[in-house]
Amino acid sequence: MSQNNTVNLRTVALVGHGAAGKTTLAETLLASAGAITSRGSIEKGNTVCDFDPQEKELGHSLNSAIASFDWLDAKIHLIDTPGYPDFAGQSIGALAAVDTALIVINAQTGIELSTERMMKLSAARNLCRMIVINKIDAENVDLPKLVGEIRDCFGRECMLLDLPAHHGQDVVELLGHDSGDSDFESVATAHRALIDQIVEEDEDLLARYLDEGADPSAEELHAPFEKALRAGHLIPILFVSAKTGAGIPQLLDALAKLAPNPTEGNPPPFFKGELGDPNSSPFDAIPDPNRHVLAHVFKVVSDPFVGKLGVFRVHQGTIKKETPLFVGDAKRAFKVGHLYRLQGKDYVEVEALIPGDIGAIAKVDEIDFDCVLHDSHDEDHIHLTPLEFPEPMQGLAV
Ligand SMILES: Nc1nc2c(ncn2[C@@H]2O[C@H](COP(=O)(O)OP(=O)(O)OP(=O)(O)O)[C@@H](O)[C@H]2O)c(=O)[nH]1
Ligand SMILES: [Mg+2]
Repeated sequence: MSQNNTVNLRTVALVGHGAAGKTTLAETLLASAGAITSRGSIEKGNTVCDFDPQEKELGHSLNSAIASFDWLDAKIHLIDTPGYPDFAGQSIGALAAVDTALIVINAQTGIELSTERMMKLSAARNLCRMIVINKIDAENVDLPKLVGEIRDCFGRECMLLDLPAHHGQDVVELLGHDSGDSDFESVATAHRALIDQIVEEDEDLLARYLDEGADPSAEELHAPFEKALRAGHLIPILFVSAKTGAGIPQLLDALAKLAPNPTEGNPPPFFKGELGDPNSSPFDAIPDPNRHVLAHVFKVVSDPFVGKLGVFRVHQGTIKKETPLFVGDAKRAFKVGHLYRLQGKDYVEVEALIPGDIGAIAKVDEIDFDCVLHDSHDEDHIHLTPLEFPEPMQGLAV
């Protein structure tokens, strides 16, 4: 199947505390899916997402970075974000561009400041959330204790989607398996708890399940799974080691088969009118490539070679090279010219971008952070409800 349909797209932000392993995880996902031929590392300073010389020198991310890969019939757009609180603005901005927040937790250090903050902010943004516990290969990790802490902190909706097995060298997926080895908890019990939680979303399915006692098929579980994710009734927990690759095929499958496509995610909170105006009204962007264009700029970069670059998520319509676009309420349109997808530091020129795509346009001075791009005056005065950004801890005059 072609990956160039909106239903085949997934948009995922990797968020969480510093050193949780987000950039390494992005690298491992890209390599395992065949998007890059060899896997770089933080230590060698050659990852796709930490490409800035300062990031290489410091060994952690300073900016959000975008990269995509194909898995099964899905094209997955990843945004790797920095975890240290000083750079929270970059991670918060990325939440406006995705349907799924993948909250990465370091198995060695557990729940940290940015874990809690990103769990809260992604819930406030109404995103589907998944928790990934990384570094299961490391020494001195207590995974059952960490799962208990996650549930105490974020609720019983945090449910196991897989379990580590063979001393963390592997994981066993729980939707499709009700028996097998695991390092802790029973596969049968965790499987049953997961299925019970999902079927509760669909009365007919629940009645049949209780009547027949047999597990519903993967197809039957798909819609109630998405419903549970959207409502926050289910926050799946997955285990991985970005270093050894344990749990990576299962995570790739979960992203392709279970993470919402743009028609399944919660709609982004657009409104028509001005911020604070009581007469403004909600606006539903429909992820249909044949409608008027609506795209939201969630990041602006000053590139020494290409100049000012607006990075956006398409929410409605199709942007082509020749599309005239308006920025916000501007009277005059600009011609797109070159249209890009980003792969770390590389700009990949493309002909068109559809709802669910993340792309970039260069050299348009009027493009600012948080602006809306559109191709018809019908969509003048449309804005995305902003998330609260943290107050600067220190003032600095430039
Ligand atoms: N043992 C082990 N180490 C890992 C794993 N994943 C990442 N690391 C190491 O953890 C450190 C931090 O990894 P990063 O990928 O930079 O973490 P990050 O979440 O991107 O950090 P920020 O960009 O600061 O938010 C590096 O030294 C990685 O090599 C893992 O699965 N196992
Ligand atoms: Mg990083």
